[in-house]
Amino acid sequence: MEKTFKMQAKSFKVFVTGFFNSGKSTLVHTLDNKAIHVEKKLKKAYDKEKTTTTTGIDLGRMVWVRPNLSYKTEGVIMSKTEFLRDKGEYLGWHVNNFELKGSPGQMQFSTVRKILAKGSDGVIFLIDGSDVPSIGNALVIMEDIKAVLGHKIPIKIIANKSDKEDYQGGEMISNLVGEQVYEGSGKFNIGVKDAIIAILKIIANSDNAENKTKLEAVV
Ligand SMILES: Nc1nc2c(ncn2[C@@H]2O[C@H](COP(=O)(O)OP(=O)(O)OP(=O)(O)O)[C@@H](O)[C@H]2O)c(=O)[nH]1
Ligand SMILES: [Mg+2]
Repeated sequence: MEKTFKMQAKSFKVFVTGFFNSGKSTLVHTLDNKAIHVEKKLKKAYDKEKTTTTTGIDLGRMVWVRPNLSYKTEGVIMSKTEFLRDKGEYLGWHVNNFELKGSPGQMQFSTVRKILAKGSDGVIFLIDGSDVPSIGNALVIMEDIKAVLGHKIPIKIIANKSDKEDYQGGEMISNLVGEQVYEGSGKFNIGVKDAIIAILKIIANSDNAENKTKLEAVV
């Protein structure tokens, strides 16, 4: 029999949010260079480098592939485009589609953000680790998102832009937000996949919680 993939029925929805300039669109684009971005040009570049701001959505199409469905298995994530190119390497593996849905970060787009958040299975929350004063606004957004998705929604926080010289460090940010954060750089693809896989594992395991209990009871 021809060996193929085990396509999982469930497609996961991961919401990427945070305050203005935290690096949401950059992260989605780094992971899927064919991602859709609905944005507008800024009248004047922000911080010299930033020329656009998201007014609508960032949408990346991704897959999570795992050699088995053990809750300990990390697997790997990649864009759907990369997967279709290299799929021969993953014959026999389990494949979940998932979307990375980025939101606008400006406070004035709060309604758009809340509408986009609806139906998400988990959240990647970005904080600009080189801009500590932005944490106040970030925490307001965090509360808004929890109000939409419920306080039990899986959230992983990334202290982003760890490559920058003026990065303040994950420890300081962990202390400010009251939980351990991931450190990374969306621009240079450092650390961010770990946070996303952690979210996917929580979602998948909560999805399978009932089945897993049954299996464990049999064993
Ligand atoms: N050095 C560094 N710069 C980054 C990183 N991620 C994003 N940037 C820069 O930070 C700026 C903001 O990035 P965006 O991806 O537009 O941020 P955003 O969160 O989508 O912004 P809004 O949509 O306006 O809320 C850009 O100039 C990026 O090049 C990173 O990991 N390291
Ligand atoms: Mg953006």
